Amino acid sequence: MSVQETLLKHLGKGIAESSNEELYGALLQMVQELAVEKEAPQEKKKIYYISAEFLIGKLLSNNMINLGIYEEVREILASHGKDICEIEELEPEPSLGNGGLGRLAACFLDSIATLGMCGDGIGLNYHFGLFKQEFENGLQKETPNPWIEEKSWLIKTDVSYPVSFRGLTLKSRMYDIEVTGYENRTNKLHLFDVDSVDETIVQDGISFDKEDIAKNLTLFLYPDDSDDNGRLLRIYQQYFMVSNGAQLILDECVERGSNLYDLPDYAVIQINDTHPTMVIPELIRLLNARGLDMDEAIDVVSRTCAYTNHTILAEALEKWPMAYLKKVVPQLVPIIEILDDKVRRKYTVISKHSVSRKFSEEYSEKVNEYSDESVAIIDHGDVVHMAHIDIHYGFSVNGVAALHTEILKENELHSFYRIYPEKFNNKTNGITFRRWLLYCNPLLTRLLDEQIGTGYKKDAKELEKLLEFENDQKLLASLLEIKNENKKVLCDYLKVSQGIEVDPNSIFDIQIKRLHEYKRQQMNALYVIHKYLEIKAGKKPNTPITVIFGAKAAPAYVIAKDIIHLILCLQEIVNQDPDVSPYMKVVMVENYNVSKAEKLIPACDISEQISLASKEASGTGNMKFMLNGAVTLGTEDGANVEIHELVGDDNIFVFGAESDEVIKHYDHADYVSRSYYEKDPDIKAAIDFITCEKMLEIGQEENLRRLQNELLNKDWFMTLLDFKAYTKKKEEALRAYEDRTAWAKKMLVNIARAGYFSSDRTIEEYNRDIWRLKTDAHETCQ
Ligand code: 26Q
Repeated sequence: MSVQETLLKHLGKGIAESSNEELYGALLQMVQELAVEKEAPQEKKKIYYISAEFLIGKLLSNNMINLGIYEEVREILASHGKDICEIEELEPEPSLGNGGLGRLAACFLDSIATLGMCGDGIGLNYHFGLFKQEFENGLQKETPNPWIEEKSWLIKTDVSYPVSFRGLTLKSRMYDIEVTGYENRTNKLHLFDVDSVDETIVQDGISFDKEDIAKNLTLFLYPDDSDDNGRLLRIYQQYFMVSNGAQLILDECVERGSNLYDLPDYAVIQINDTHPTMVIPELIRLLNARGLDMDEAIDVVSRTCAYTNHTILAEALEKWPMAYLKKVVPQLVPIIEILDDKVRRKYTVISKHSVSRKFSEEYSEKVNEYSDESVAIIDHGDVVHMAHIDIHYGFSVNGVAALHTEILKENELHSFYRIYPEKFNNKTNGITFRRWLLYCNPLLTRLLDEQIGTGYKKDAKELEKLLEFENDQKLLASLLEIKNENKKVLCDYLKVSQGIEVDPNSIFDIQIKRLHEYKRQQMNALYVIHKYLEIKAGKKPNTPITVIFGAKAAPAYVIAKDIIHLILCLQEIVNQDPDVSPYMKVVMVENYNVSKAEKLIPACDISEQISLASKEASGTGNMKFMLNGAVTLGTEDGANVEIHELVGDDNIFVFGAESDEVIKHYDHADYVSRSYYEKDPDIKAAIDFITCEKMLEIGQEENLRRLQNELLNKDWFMTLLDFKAYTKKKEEALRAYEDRTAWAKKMLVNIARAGYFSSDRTIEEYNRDIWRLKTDAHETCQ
């Protein structure tokens, strides 16, 4: 049946006569049907990617691209007077992730299927996902973000497992979302839920009864871990996810022929940060129940699980009080104690429970060399260090960018690296080019197709073919033209969605990511103030600049919310000031999410990647911008370091203290932000402005004073240390933009060198070094 016939079958009437809603429903069903046809046989060994977050974004168009029918459908619809873009707008975005880590998991599922690997995702079916952000009186307000409709991507299955908590057993329900690779097989994302969840208990924004587990378990995705009264619920969620996952994995492996002693030949489990760490003791418990003794179970699990670390912020490393675990999952406690005991016998001098040193001969040497309480699983305060479980009882530990992995080895996880150097490896993050180029930037995609052929869609390194055309004036002009078109589209969208008018001929400078002090949106905001004061004083830029922000703050993260308030106040002051607004505009995009990113990234000139060096594990937005021809203004942090190496000094604007210097400041505790304020008049003027009369007129004094005070007296992420270097580099970038041909060359080099950041490359490396699935010579199960 042709695509048109299939569509008509689901529609039950003519295309021209159908509403966009009806077309959306029919397309969804059609895509699901085609996806099922691409389900491939299960192979002997399978990768299970367990993650508390899968920030998949809208699926309709992406799935159609991967199924190879997007263009055809677009044309069929157009020939009947229907606009595919309007239909796309009807799809609610599943925001089942906070940011980078969740989006990475989604890109990985796409690449796993695209490379033809047998592998599924395992997670939770949050009914509301991440909150929706609204601005009210210059402040962030959170409301629920429902995404599950009558017609949705979720396929209800018969799979169900009992999951026991202390005093409560719940029966789960598994829902599947089909994940079709680009011109390849369909895998699955398994999302677990409970039938008893009750959406009506949510009241007054996003608050709800935290104690009624049967009703609230999968209502929301956790926006952070700073919300204390919710921490028990977080443990409930995590255990629910991993217990279901573990039961599913064991059942599937047995079905494929495993006798459980050979589990590592049938499954590899990638643990996405520590959120799924309890899968380790849970698998041990289940294997134990299925006949393996404790040592056998521990050995099997240790050869099956691999761990990815996504952060070096100490405060973000998960540590659960033993008391919490006893309250929620008492069945895991004795297992965790055994895991801790084994580690202590080997690697720490004094065991928690005894003062005697009773080590076996075999380990005495290691003990002297490595003895270190810091590698214990349960510390003296009776707190369980989740990452330590992963590192001792997994076979691989990876960071997500070269610099990040080095810092893990040399600093944060150094004691572990000394014990297990062979476990540590780097896997620099990547992004799926299907969504972040083919879908979001059709104009650039078409140009690339014409210029270098379509091979880059399967082998991203082929983008380097573009380098041959570095001096091709026509191509350079086309790149500029496409950027301009994309900027116009974004202008229209900003006008309609937020009523803000922006000049498409201005320089689009964009910082979109979660709001966090270490990402330093506050430094960008201080630049806006600095520039505002300059323009007021008569120093007008040649080309106007539009500074665009998009960011959600965790609801309990006070300073992050103050920074949003600052930006919203600046938006008002700058845009309303007739002396300034012709030269500079500020836009804070409301409810930044994947769909907004898809509109913003293709329109960007300058990509702001300004985290304090050593703090951003990788970043993936930086890669998306580069691929779409933006030039990075950034610190030597995360994957920026690798972008710098790939494009060379001339095609990136790098500034600021490097990680060694930053780490020294922390070690010596010698950074004093106020001294920068006192000795530099520009810094002083920008900081003072935060609480000037004009600001207090429109803003909230409490918020603004608190933020100013934080920057002056704490500034934990060293904004003032880098502010001067930042403004200087930004001015350099703005000047460079004036030479349009030279700028177009920078764009070209960035696009051409972005191939390395395809998540296909990342996944090939995971497979080569960690998963070891057979991809061509297929080994199927009996
Ligand atoms: C932890 C405990 C309780 C509740 C919530 C959490 C929690 C939730 C989300 C902790 C961390 C996260 C998200 C982390 C994250 O997105 N990290 C980012 O991962 C990206 C992919 O590797 C990197 O590119 C980014 O540098 C990193 O910040």
